[in-house]
Amino acid sequence: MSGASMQAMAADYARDGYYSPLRVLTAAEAAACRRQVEVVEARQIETLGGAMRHKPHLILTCLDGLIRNETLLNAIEALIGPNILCWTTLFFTKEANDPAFVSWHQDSTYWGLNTAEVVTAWVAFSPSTRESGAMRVLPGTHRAGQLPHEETYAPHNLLTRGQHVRAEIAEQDAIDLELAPGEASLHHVGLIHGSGPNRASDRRIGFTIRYIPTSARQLLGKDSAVLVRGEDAYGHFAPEPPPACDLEPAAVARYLAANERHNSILYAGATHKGR
Ligand SMILES: O=C(O)CCC(=O)C(=O)O
Repeated sequence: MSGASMQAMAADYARDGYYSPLRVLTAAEAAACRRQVEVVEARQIETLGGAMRHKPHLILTCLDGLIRNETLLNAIEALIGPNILCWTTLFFTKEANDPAFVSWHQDSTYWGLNTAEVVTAWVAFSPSTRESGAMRVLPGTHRAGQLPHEETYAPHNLLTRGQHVRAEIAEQDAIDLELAPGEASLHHVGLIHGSGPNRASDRRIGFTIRYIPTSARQLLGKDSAVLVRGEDAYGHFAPEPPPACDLEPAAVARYLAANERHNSILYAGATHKGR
């Protein structure tokens, strides 16, 4: 992206709370990454936790590469500055013809971060369309500030507590962020978004990467992150090293410990544990 396009992208993001689409991988690279992930999924390694829960970039080299993707980081730098941490990653996978959905919510609700300078990159590993349950956003809602949420723990809801924002939802204003494999969307931590079920015959696989500036603080406990660009002059997050190879035993041990820490943050104060 040229300097001028980058400025236009940042202006769109500031106004709407999202930007889409951004091509970050070729279709072939996205397919290779998908294969690598699905090989590991097929092994159903119990200790990894359901669907390789949080931070799978700590154990799979293709995902470690993706969080450091040059095109992605150039865009993120234009939004939150040059010193960037990858706080966490998570797959949002809906199987073919799957009732799984994501209720309307703001990411900021349970993350414990002291800043709104948090950007999610949602990278498509398979076609994300209206039919397959693409992510939907309500433009401009990131400017409303933090809204209350109701915890539903509804079956098929992919969110940790099945949380739903308590606000009037203008469905007619929602935008479907349709993406081809290898394309990404970017969204603000306060933007109201969600998605419907997958009615297509392929899986809908979205890999989310949450980026924060190194100045961010975690208010709910000890936390860790990967420095992906620039310098960390703050040290608020313990550093997370990359895996030397896929499922490297030492990396798996670090991943499991990081998941435990991460869960204690995401479920702080929860009546029970959802997904
Ligand atoms: O994948 C989806 O449909 C929703 C993703 C999401 O809620 C998020 O990235 O925060």
